[in-house]
Amino acid sequence: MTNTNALTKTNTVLKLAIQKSGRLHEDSMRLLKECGIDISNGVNKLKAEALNFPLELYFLRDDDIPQYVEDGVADIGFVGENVVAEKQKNILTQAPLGFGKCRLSLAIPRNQEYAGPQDLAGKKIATSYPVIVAHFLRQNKVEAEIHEISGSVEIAPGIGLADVICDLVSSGSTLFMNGLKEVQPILQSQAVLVKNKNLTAQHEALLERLLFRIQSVQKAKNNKYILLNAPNDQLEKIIGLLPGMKSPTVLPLAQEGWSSVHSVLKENEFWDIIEQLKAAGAQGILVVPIEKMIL
Ligand code: PRT
Ligand code: ZN
Repeated sequence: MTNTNALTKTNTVLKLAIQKSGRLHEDSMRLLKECGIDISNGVNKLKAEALNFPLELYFLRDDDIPQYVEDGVADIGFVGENVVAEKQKNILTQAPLGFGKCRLSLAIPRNQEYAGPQDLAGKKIATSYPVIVAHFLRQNKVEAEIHEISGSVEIAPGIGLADVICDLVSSGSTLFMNGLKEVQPILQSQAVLVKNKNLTAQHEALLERLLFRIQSVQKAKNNKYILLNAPNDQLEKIIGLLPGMKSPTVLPLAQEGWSSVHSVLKENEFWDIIEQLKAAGAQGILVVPIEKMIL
């Protein structure tokens, strides 16, 4: 296949490890797609190639990704911070990816009380994260027994295997359905890009290109494009409400006395500003998603 991208004519290929299947798989693939990277074949194989970027994908269990990246079998990986913290490999965390958000929390039966880490003394804690839990106990100078189990941690108290659990939580419904309550978050997590510590200059250069694309996608997601009609006598006030990247674009409308104003708004300030714009006389407000944002 001929490749139109001159920069990809080098033989250097960046090897990226992502989760083969599970919670991070689809978001990892979607992020690559949003970065304009097309992947050749399905995920039933161990490996796949990008068609238009010098990238090779390795599909692995998430737990194995830090080790593969440390060993240099993969140059970089997309993996949860929880796994990075648990595995303690000699790798670097380069950038947050904005998906796979969750927290690692201690939880106890709903009818029990928890006043603080000291209440864990002498208790049996079931978890798949013994390293992180041990670190938390040491930090809080508490002695407790850690019982490592690999799955269905939430059933441990119900079957008398443990008094406390430490597991990942996102909506909280798994804890709720098992009669447990979250009492102490000990780690916030999301998917991150990790890299090997000894990448060559060529690999670093490819990684820079990939990171540039990832950041453009992320910025676009955090911003909205806004178009509105403003009466000219309110124009100054309306423009003053728009933070914009630079100054907003203002174009005259066919209808005399009115202008069209275009700008970019941050997702999190969006509703507040829309209300103020309406109050200031803005009409026909359109808010559209931005696909990429190159600054
Ligand atoms: O096969 P492989 O080893 O690759 O996958 P896995 O089964 O170990 O991992 P997987 O696919 O379950 O999760 C992969 C990663 O997704 C985790 O390492 C986290 O970084 C991230 N993540 C985000 C989560 C959750 N949210 C999450 N809610 N991982 C697991 N859960 C589980 C949690 O363990 C509990 O059982 O979901 C349940 C709780 O969810 P709520 O919504 O009921 O609170
Ligand atoms: Zn796993």
